[in-house]
Amino acid sequence: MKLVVAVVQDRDSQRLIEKLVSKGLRSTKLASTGGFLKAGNTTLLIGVEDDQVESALAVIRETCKAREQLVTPVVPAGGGAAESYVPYPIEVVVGGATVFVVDVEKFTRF
Ligand code: 2BA
Repeated sequence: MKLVVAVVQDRDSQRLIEKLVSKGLRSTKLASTGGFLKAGNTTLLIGVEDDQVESALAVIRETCKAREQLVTPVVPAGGGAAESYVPYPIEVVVGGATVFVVDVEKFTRF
């Protein structure tokens, strides 16, 4: 068995969960926050049999879209240069999904 951990954008998460359900795949949705943007995203835990991993990845691939996002860097705290620091927005491409596939040592449901 494998655990597919997928970090996706909030706006794709509901559609993704619905598609996983339609394929008979179970998932748990966690509210998460990206370390870089400090914005909300969604982490899905998807427990699957080994032969379902590709099916799960295909659903994620077709549902989650990469999008450009403008970010304004935070003005550095302290330091004399802060007054002259002009934070220009920069553009980052937030991926459709960041996915980890890990081996599950044991799985039980009671
Ligand atoms: P964030 O950490 O908020 O990152 C959002 C986007 O900002 C990233 O998109 C990337 O385009 C950019 N970015 C992140 N760190 C950067 C840096 N040090 N310098 C320049 N640009 C940077 P993605 O790479 O598609 O990541 C989307 C979200 O997936 C991340 O949100 C984070 O929550 C998660 N993630 C990505 N890589 C991860 C990893 N290795 N481990 C755990 N979570 C990860």
